[in-house]
Amino acid sequence: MTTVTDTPVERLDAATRRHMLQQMLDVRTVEGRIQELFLENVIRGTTHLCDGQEAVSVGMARVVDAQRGDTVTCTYRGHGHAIALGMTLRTLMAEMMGKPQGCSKGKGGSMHLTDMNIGLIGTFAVIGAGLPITNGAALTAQIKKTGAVGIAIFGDGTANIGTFHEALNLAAVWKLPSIFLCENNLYGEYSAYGDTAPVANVADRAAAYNMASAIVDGQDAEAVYSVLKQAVARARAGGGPMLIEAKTYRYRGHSRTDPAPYRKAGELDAWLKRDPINILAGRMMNDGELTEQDFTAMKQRATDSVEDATRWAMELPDPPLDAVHEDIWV
Ligand SMILES: Cc1ncc(C[n+]2csc(CCOP(=O)(O)OP(=O)(O)O)c2C)c(N)n1
Ligand SMILES: [Mg+2]
Repeated sequence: MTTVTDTPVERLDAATRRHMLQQMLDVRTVEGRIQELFLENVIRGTTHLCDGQEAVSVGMARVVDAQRGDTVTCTYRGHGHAIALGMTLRTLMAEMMGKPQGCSKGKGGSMHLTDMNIGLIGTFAVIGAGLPITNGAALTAQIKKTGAVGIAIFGDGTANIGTFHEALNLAAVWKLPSIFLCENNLYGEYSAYGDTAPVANVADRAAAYNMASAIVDGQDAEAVYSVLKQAVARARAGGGPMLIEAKTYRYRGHSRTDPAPYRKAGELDAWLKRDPINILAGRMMNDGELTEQDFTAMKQRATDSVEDATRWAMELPDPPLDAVHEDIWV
């Protein structure tokens, strides 16, 4: 077993960093707006926001080559992943509001963002469901020798369920180019990681499948990128699957109605001090690539783009009633 826990963090060029920073700001801003729109009943159903976890999304997306056939599956906490992979804010907002211009014609909503063109082959509300599907995409790549990889993104709670273990086992036996990326945000639906898992790290589970693994600082976009870059290169070369655990934190509760009273006092404040946006911005400022004024302008750009997307989506007509009979199998 190879355990890579100390991959050197690669420093990306200024333009790439700026792009990642803007994407993180867009995600943070759109999540706030989505929460408001839920409270205003403009968006229905439920939603799971990813504030605090943005570095995982943007670090991951840098390694995905959709043209080559790389695929990503993720969970209901997937707005950040979709945006990082290239979904526009307008498309996202239209999907959230059930409009036909959404990525799934408004029929998927918050928990089912999908766009084959950006490699996002599915977002799943059933936890663990994306893992075997990623294996399927990875098996296709292996048989067709495309060199493509499949990335499955899931949470720490998901590492306790059967599909996780079955998917890792199969990927290891078949040496599939599957990358299992766990966002360990310390909580499942409402229970703390330590109360439901007997191992200190999700990555420790890889040993049971003789699988390579890594633990990465999920608040550092460049660290996430660096470890994924290694994993992808390894998988493309036939080296097989890998389990990567990104240590991160969700600032909000599990879903829109959860104020997260089960958290320890001071825990949120401690994580806010390691905010992924501030970590990258701070590094850019240290390296002379960003000024306070630039940073303010980037935040304003995020606010403007989110407002543009919101207004645009709100003004779109709703789909006709009989659209309910389209896009179904009989
Ligand atoms: C198969 C299945 N069982 C139970 C649930 C209910 N459920 C929804 S979210 C969740 C916890 C998931 O926690 P985690 O994997 O850590 O993801 P996070 O929400 O923290 O991103 C559970 C058990 C579900 N959606 N699917
Ligand atoms: Mg979790």
